[in-house]
Amino acid sequence: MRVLDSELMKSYARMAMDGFNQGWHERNGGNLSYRMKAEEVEALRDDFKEGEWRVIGWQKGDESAFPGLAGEYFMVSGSGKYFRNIELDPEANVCIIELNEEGNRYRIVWGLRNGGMPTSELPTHLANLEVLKARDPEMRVVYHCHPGNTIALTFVLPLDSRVFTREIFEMVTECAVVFPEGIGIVPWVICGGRQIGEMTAEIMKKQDVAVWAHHGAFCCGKDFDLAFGLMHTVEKSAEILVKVLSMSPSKLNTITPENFRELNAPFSIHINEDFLYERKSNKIGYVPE
Ligand code: 2HA
Ligand code: ZN
Repeated sequence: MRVLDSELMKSYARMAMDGFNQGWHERNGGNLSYRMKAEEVEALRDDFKEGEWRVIGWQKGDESAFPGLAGEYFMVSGSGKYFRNIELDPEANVCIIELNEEGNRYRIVWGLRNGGMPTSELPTHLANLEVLKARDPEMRVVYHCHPGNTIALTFVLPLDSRVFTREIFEMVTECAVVFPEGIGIVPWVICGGRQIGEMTAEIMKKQDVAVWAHHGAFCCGKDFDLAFGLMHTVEKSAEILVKVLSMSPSKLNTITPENFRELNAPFSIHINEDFLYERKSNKIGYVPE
């Protein structure tokens, strides 16, 4: 089967367009990777070519290895490519890469028809996908985007996972159900480098969302619906918080820790108690003692 005719390619392109339509992908902002299932690789193999093996590194001269992903195939967005163009011409903007048996070289087996490289965040995506696969072999999608409300909050909320998560949780009941382990926060660190990649992967060992201060967010999922839905849920809650903050620095009414605990049994979840601290004030951004 041709990659262009596959359900995988259609779902990937749809997610890219959905993200663009949300306003999360100005210019070449954002990147998306998907760890392919063995049956997807087999079904598309006839359409593959053999590119040259290349090192994987965060910086020039740097060589990194992701042994946990050895021999796997990934669909990834191209460096400098615009999400806006993915659905229109997937073959020019996306590629499929294969990792070698040591997990330290990759080659392009499909796509980037007019040349180019996988996303500048490739090592960061692979570091995250490796951690996620170890956590749950069904985890396949890593998504990076620039959602405006979530980014705006990184200027006014403490860059503390507990506080940031709690404020997001309180805006929409659904949040604590969808990501009961909360949001991890990476302070401003230069993007595209090893430090930010490793900090994000550390968060992904336990949490499904990492916010990069003054830049954007990373999230993961077992499929495109779950990864997109997760980002959409976080950003919706962030939008409500921006609206509330524009009216008042504090809340008259809110969801209490006891209310959150009531969700655990009916939704078969366990909301991490780290986020359910008592608040001495309803001021937005309150830091527990
Ligand atoms: O290139 O968003 O962080 C796209 C980015 C890098
Ligand atoms: Zn970015």
